[in-house]
Amino acid sequence: MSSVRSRGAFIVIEGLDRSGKTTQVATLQTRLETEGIPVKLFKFPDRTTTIGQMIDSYLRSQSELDDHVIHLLFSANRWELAASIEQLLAAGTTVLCDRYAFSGVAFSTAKGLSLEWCRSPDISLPAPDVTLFLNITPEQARSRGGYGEERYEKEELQRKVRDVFQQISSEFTEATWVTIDAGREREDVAEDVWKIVYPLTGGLAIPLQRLWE
Ligand code: FDM
Repeated sequence: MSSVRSRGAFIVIEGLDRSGKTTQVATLQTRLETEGIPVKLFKFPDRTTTIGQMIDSYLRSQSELDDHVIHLLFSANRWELAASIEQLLAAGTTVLCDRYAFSGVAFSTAKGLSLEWCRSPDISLPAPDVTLFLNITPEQARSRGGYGEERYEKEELQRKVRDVFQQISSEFTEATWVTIDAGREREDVAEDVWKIVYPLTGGLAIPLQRLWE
């Protein structure tokens, strides 16, 4: 009888700008490490690769690229790390990902590209076991001190991004896409994140799924 070997969980954290995503991801990573759970964090875009450097230059408005081109570069940046993610999961490591294909679709669709077109280059990437979406209202975002300097850090675009994230989430089950109210105290948000993630860290016996297949 064939059996699926236990593997690590693939956990994606997405969130709106100013949702405290970076802090929550760091807190989660530290807590997992403290518990002795093998964990590896990826962050997309990964600006360290050759493709990542092109993305970085674009985001800091040091270069101009057609909307389709930058979308494909973001996707290629995930594909170049997909094999590493799969290997880690197979070895039993919990993989955390700060942003993933959902940011890819949300931002490019918000800029005016079609959602279906945006989704296609990311089809077949490793699918997360759960996506945690850190949600805040535009008003909360504003009260947290406004946006930064990079290309996409503008209120109108962020509103559109929020709508596309909502559209994307409607295709997932409640178990695979969890929206967390990130407008609360940092500790309360971290506790909700932990309650969802910790039970997944004991090893999963289900095969890794492919995104949007
Ligand atoms: N972003 C991020 C995209 O437009 N597409 C993508 O595929 C990804 C992963 O890049 F505004 C956007 C989201 C954000 C910007 O992200 C840089 P960080 O998290 O601020 O580095």
